[in-house]
Order: sequence, then C-alpha cells, then structure tokens
Amino acid sequence: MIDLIGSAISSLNIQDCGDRSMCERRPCRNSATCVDVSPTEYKCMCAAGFAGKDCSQQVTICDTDDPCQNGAGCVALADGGYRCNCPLGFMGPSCEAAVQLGRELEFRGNGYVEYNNNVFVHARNNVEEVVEITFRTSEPEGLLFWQGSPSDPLNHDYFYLTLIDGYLEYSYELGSGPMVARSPMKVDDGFVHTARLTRRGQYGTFQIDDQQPARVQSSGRLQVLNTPGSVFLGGVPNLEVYTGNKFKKNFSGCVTKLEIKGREITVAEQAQGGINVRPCLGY
Ligand SMILES: [Ca+2]
Repeated sequence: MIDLIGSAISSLNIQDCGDRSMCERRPCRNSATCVDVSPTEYKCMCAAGFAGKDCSQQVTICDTDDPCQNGAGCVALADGGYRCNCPLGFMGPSCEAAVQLGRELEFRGNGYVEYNNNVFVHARNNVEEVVEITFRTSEPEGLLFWQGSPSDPLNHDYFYLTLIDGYLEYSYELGSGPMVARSPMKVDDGFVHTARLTRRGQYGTFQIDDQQPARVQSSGRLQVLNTPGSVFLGGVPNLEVYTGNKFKKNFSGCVTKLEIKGREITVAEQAQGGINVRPCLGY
C-alpha cells in the first residue's frame, strides 16, 4: 500500500517537472523577476504597475494611492495620473470640497444628474407633456436630457434633447419610428437659451427662446412613450450602455433651470445620483 503511493508520487514528480526549478517554467508574467524559494516554491517580483502571485494583476495609482475622497470613483489615466468622479455635493481634484448644489448646475462633459423616472411619467397619451430646459454653453456637442432604456431588448423608446454641431436636437421614439427636430439656429454661443419641448401622443412642438414653436410628429402609429429608466440631465453614466452610442459627449456648460410638466426639478429635492456636477459660477 505505502509502496504504491510512494511510486505514484515519484512518477508524478518525474512527469510534472523532472529536475527543473519552478522558475524554469516561467510562471511570472509582465516582465516580473522569478526567484526560486525552494524546489516547490517560487516568488515573483512584480514590475511596477502589476501585482498578484504571478504579477498578472494590473494595479494603478487608484489602487496604490486611493486618492479620491468622499466615496468618489477613481479612474486611472493612460499617462499614469488619475481622475476622481465626484458624487453630488463634492468637487475638487480629489472631491475633497463640499458644495451646495442649487438651481444652477455646471457640467464639464464628464458628469450627469440622475432623477427617478417618477419626475417624468408618461401615463396617458391625451395629456400634453412639457419639458423646459434653460442652459448656456459654448460647446457644439453634448447630451442635455435623456430618458430611455436601450439595454431593454423589447423597449427602444426614448426622449432626448442634445446639442449636435451647435444646434439643438429634440427627438422621441414611441416604437414605430422617431421624431427628430433641429433648432433653426445654433445655440452654442455662450448665451442663455431656453428649449421648450412638448409632446402629446405622437405630436409635439419644439420652441427655442421666444421663437415660433415648430410642430413635430413621430412616424408610425404608436402613441405611448415607454421609458421605465431614469431621467438624466447633462449626460449619462455611459453613452454606449445608456443610449446605444447615439451621442458623442455629455453636456458641457450650465443648466440654470429644468422644469417638467410645470414643476421645477432640483438636485436638492429629486436627484437620486450623479457625478461631477458643480455650482455654475465661472462658466
Ligand atoms: Ca411605445
């Protein structure tokens, strides 16, 4: 019995590694240095930026220095630096500064505010819905307002307002073909503009400032906007996941007022999340 086990172990040893050292099998990854500790043990001395037994795990400044405060997310940059995604109510390079977010919000193309979808419910299609957004920007591209859930395979409805080539674009999709309307003039001039979007079933209007409202209509026959997802102001957490890459960028500039169905929507009262939003001071 004992002999059988003994010969099994020795034959295993011969097949497995013979008389070569552990390091001769090259177990260390990413240019690490291998050190034989014993005939059956090795140690990898990892190169900078890697960790783990075999140095296969990448580490960044976010792991080593944990530089972001107040629950902020850390993003390692290609140049070795980092960026902190500050939660609502904090700003600064490390999100170290507490701020009060009032009515005027500044976005820098990397943030958004998320509101529960109960701020924009589409219950009946014979009631007019109105969204009014007052803003200023000098950037020709940027998603201002989004509600939709393209990750739901059965439901591609959406409602949005975005800047594209300096123009405003208002669009909604009820399931049978979208309505897409562009502003007659550019609005990326740094001045304050108000967009007034209305919709009743497939019909709507699109008004910029005190101009004549344009009548708009979605194609097909469907009437109901089915958007179970959150309402986003200033952009979304991930343009691919949330919008199917319909847009190039989140919004840069200030939103000074958001009103939905006649009710002012504020961060203090209705926001359920968001990142990288600051009071609109210098913009
Ligand atoms: Ca629909």
